[in-house]
Amino acid sequence: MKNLRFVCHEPEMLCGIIKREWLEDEPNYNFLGIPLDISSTYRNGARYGPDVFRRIIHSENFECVTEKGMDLKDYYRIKDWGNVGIIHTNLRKSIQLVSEGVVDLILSEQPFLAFGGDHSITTGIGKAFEKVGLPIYLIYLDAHLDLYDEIMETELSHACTLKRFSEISVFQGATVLGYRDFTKEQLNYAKNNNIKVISTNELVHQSNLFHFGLDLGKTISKKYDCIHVSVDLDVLDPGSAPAVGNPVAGGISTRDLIWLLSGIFQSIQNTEKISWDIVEFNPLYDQAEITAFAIVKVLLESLGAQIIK
Ligand SMILES: [Mn+2]
Repeated sequence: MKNLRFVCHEPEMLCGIIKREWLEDEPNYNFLGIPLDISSTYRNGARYGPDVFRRIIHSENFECVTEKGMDLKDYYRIKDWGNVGIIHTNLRKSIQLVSEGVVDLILSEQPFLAFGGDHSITTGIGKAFEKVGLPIYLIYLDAHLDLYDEIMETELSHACTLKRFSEISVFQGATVLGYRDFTKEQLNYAKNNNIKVISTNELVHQSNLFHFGLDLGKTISKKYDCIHVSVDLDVLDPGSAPAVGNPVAGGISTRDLIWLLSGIFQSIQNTEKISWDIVEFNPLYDQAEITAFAIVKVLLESLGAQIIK
C-alpha cells in the first residue's frame, strides 16, 4: 500500500471548543445530549438529535468568530458529557434520569446547554432545579404554549412541558416568545400563572429584535437570579427549520432568532446562573441539513452573546 496516501484525521467539534476530554479543571461550560422523544405526538425522531448534531459540528465547515468579532476559542472550553441513558420504554423513568443528570450540571456552577430530544426534556430540567431548591425563571421560545394538562394519556408529554414546569415548587414565572398555535384555555392559564406571552406577530412587528431581547433580558434579570432559556426550534418558520416535531408555518427567521437570543443572553449574562436547552431537532426531516446549520449559527452567536466582558 505504499502508493496509497491516506488522509484520516479526526476533525474537531466546533473548532475544538467542544470536546469529550479536557484536563480536570479546564472546562468552563457543559454540554449534555438528551435523546428522549417517547412522547412526541406527531413526528418521532428527535432522539437522533444530539448525535446528528455532533456529526454536523464535527466538520471543518465553521469558523468560531461571531459576527461581533468575538473568537469563541479564546473564551470557551465546553465539556461534552455525552448523552443521558434514556430508557425508551419508560417516559417517567427517563425524565427522572434527565433530572438526576441535570442536578449535577446545576451544582457544577458553570452554564450548561442541554440538547434534546423533544420538549419533554425541559420538564426533567425543571425537576432538577426543584431538587436543588434553586428558584428559576424560564424564557420559553416556542410556536406552542405547551400548556396542555395531558395529551395522549400522558401528562409528561412535550406538549405539557410549560404546564409541568409551572407547577414545580421553585418556578418563579416565565415569558413565552413566538407562540402562534394555542387554545384559549392555555392563554387563560398563562394569564393566571405568571406566564407572560408574546406572540410571533408581536415579535415580527418589533423594529429591532436585538434591542427587544436586550430590554426583556434586563427586566427579567433585575428580578430573578437564575434563568433558564428553552429554545424549541419550532419557534422558527418551517422554511428556516423544517426538521422539527410539530411544524407551524409563519414563524420567525433564523436571523430573527439570532438577534433575539443575542439580546437576551447579552443582558442576562451577569445573573447568578444561566442555562439553556435546544429541543425538537428531528434530523429525519432535515432536508439539506437546513435546520442543523441554523442551530450551529444560533449556537455560535448565542455563545458570543454570553461572554462576560
Ligand atoms: Mn415546545
